Amino acid sequence: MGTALVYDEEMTKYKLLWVDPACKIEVPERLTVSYEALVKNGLCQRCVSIPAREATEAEILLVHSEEYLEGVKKTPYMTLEDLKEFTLQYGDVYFHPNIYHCAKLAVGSALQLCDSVMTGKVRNGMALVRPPGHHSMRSAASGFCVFNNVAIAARYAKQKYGVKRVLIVDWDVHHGQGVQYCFEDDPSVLYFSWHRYEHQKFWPNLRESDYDNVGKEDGAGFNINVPWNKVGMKNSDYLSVFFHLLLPVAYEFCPELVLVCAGFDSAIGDPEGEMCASPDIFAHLTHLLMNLAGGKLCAVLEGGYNLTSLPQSVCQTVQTLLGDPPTRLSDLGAPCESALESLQCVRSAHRQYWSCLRQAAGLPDSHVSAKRIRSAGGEGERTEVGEEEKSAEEQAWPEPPQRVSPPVRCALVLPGGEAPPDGCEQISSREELHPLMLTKLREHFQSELDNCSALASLPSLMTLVEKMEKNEIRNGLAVVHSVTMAMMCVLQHVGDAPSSRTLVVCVGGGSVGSHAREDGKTLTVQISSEDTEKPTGKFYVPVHLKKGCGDASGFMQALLGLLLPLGYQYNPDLVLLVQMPNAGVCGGVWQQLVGVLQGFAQGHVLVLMQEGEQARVGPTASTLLGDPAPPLEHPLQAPLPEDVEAVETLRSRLQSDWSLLQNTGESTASFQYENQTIAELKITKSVS
Ligand code: Q6P
Ligand code: ZN
Repeated sequence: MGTALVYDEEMTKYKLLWVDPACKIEVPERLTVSYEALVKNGLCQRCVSIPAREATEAEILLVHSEEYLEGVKKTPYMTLEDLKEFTLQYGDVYFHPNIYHCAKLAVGSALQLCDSVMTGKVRNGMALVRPPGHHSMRSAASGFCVFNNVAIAARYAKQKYGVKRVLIVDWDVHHGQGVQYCFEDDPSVLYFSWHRYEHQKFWPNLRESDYDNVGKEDGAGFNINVPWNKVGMKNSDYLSVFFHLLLPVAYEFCPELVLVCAGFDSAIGDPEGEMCASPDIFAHLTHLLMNLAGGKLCAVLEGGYNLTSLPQSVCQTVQTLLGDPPTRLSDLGAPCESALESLQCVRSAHRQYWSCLRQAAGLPDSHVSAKRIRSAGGEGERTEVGEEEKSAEEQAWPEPPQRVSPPVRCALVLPGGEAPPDGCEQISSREELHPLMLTKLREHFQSELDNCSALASLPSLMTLVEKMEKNEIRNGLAVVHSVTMAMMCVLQHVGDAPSSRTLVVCVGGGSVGSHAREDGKTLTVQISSEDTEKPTGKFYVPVHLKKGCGDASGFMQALLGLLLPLGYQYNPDLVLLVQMPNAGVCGGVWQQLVGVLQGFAQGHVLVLMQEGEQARVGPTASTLLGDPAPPLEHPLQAPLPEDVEAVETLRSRLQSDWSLLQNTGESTASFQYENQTIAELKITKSVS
């Protein structure tokens, strides 16, 4: 199951033929530099190359009107003067005698990609296309877009393959208003877009790009707009929106296909976006979407105008689709206040539609909070760029580090000569345990050590850990006599390195022993139904779910809203995932967990299971090998109110130590403010 790449050089063969400052950034080189970077990094060769084709008229008419199509159809025969005049009807777009041909290829490329993924020829893929699509409307071109490639692909997938739910993630820095208009009353297509907005001062300056546009009629709740009201958004701002909004909603929606409007003008250096997210953020955004819809993900290029950051971002995306582990994101700071305000507004506006956003008591209802933020924002908020400041394009950033996949993807330690599943390496070592380690074990596990098989798999486990440390093996799974004993061995060993950080995820109850140390070398998150008496500190986070890990939506709430932000901020170099005895975790969410955790620590995830509890070895190994986790059942039951409350209490208690847990603006405390007070605040602000 590979990754498709759809590309045709023909789509570089049109350009702006006159002077127009608004359009001069949309150049053919956008495509050539992206493709060449894929070749140079050996990624192109690893993809399944799929030819582009022209879309048929019937396909274009899935979204566009006949009148519009007839109009565009004439452009190849127009004189320069006619082309200019035709162009004038629309905003920020240009026509060229060859653009109709390219626009048909762009749509056709998206459909070819869709076909390859839906028929199972490949798992996922990317289409490098020009012209882009997300601004184009039923009867209008806009923002460099002629036909709406992704919107057509969504309708096509529904019609041809009977796909019931499509998620469109638009991470381009502009609002894809064309996609929004196309699906705003359609609950079968969930459209998510974040976009530079600056309280409507940024193109396309639409009132309907704001967070309170949630969709219409049956489609209410299925249109999610995240307006960025300031420039300079960073990795942590983007990730926060994924953790606290997009991912929970996406899992609740349970798409059968994910389409990405993959614009890279949201990356650093882009003259349009003026954002500060690094190109490797797209590896993580991609990875976080890859376990939805059974892995069926099609990314279609939209914007991206910095000819350095664009190809870097494209490579990050494709390399992740190919299964290589994302690089670690270090020094993720706190999300900025403006981003948190936007996040809070969107969450409030959508609270009535998504059970994952329905929080514990004490939070404002959507009406009040929306009103408050709306009036608190307003004019004068726009960030002024000082003259001495560098323009977006002059900004410098380091080239993303090389991503090397270890030669072995997954290795297993199994008891008693069991054969490993296909594709996994088996490790069995005859070496002795280090004497110091043995002494340590004797101290803690005296009685268990009387059982002679207790230590049997530990030497192999240590070999596995060492090979993971040397990056010879990416991840692994060990079935051991006692998971707590094995956990101690591993932590003892890796803790010897000076600045090691291990994220320990314990699923299920029981004591995690003395491993939950407070020196920062481990961060332990334990998800279970048991209310342990253990004192909780910064580095030990017990998550108590009423039904434990058997409740899919409660578990997902903890995974997305707590574990992911904690893990990203902690930035481990190893993840130790422990299935505690009698964990009672249901298979679906376990695999999601295994899949998602591979975004940390360059994919170095080590799973521990106890002998006799190894029913899940097969599915776990498959996910460790890179197979997408199967989709969760639809509809997902609403989480238990107690669980929502438990997660929320923990989140708000920990958010001062771990800022990626924040999901509301600082001014949340002032919810009781009357409009009067806000007006006063505003006056004070503008006077000072
Ligand atoms: C932005 C037009 C230009 C103003 C010049 C899929 C890709 C896109 C198009 C942006 C058009 N304004 N300073 O379209 O969203 O990147
Ligand atoms: Zn854009």
